[in-house]
Amino acid sequence: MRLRFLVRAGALALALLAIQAPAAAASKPGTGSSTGTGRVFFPNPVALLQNQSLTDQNDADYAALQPAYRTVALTNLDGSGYLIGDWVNISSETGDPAYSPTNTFSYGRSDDRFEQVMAYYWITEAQKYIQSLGFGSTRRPVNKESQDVRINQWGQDNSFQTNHPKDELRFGKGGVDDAEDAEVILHEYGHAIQDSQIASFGSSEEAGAIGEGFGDYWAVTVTNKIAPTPDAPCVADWDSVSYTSGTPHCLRRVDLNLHYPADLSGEVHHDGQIWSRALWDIRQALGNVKPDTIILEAHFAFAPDTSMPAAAQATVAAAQSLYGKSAATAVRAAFAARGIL
Ligand SMILES: [Ca+2]
Ligand SMILES: [Ca+2]
Ligand SMILES: [Ca+2]
Ligand SMILES: [Zn+2]
Repeated sequence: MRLRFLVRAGALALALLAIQAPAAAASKPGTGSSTGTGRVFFPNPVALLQNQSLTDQNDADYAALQPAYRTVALTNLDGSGYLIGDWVNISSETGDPAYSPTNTFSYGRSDDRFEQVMAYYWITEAQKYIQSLGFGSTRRPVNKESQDVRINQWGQDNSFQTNHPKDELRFGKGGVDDAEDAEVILHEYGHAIQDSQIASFGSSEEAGAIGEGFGDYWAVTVTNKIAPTPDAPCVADWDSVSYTSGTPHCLRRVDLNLHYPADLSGEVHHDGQIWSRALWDIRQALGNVKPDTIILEAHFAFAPDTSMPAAAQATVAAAQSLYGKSAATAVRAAFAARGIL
């Protein structure tokens, strides 16, 4: 599938849920350290290298991709030598679980352990960013737990978040392996964020669209905080080379000129681009810290079946209470420009 579905307790997903023991070879010594290093894409090769001609080449680690790697610090590890830590718990059905007695996780993309490192790094950094905004200390926590992540072969080209039977993100391997693109990882983590804040979120079409739009926005705001690239509003520049012919390659964008309700199509990923554009405009107006604090704080007030106007009103109210009138005015203007308010 070329869209990223939010799957909730689907019978199909249950049937396909592989029973797989997580990495736990008791005979291997731990590191006793919470820090290490990892080799990752930052956030993905197309965005970093500004090269629209890069292709998957069946997971080959070819020469033109080499400048896309970065060595980064890994934090919050549990000291077991596996990619398990305070904010992420990685398991994999494709290849060995990454293990290092020195917490050194350096792989190329042809090695399935590379995607494990990607998911560990980007989700840990996302949760650290959330906490840097005060969530979990001065504000309510937002998904402040070790997020279960599974790298697997599910589907042709899809990744998704589930609540049942367990709260887990799963990354498939169709086309470019999904977890080779930080923005795919962060989009799915966006669903986990909202589900931690709003019980049963997404029970109306517009709420589902808000979920997809927030996921896209979250991917963009986090990557452009940590690893900024020139075409910031393009989501999943690398994963999408497998299924987009035009350039730039983007799964979706957060800067499209779509309007509510005229451009609602009933397809949540498309319709989410109305919402994500409003969030993007707020970020353009106010930087990243205030908007991301406002946006996350507002979620706590969303109804599971919210409409876009109701969610927008809640977001304006959060801006007013956190930062006062000028911030609220900027937030209202962004939703008004989409026709939502
Ligand atoms: Ca790969
Ligand atoms: Ca893919
Ligand atoms: Ca991007
Ligand atoms: Zn999604």
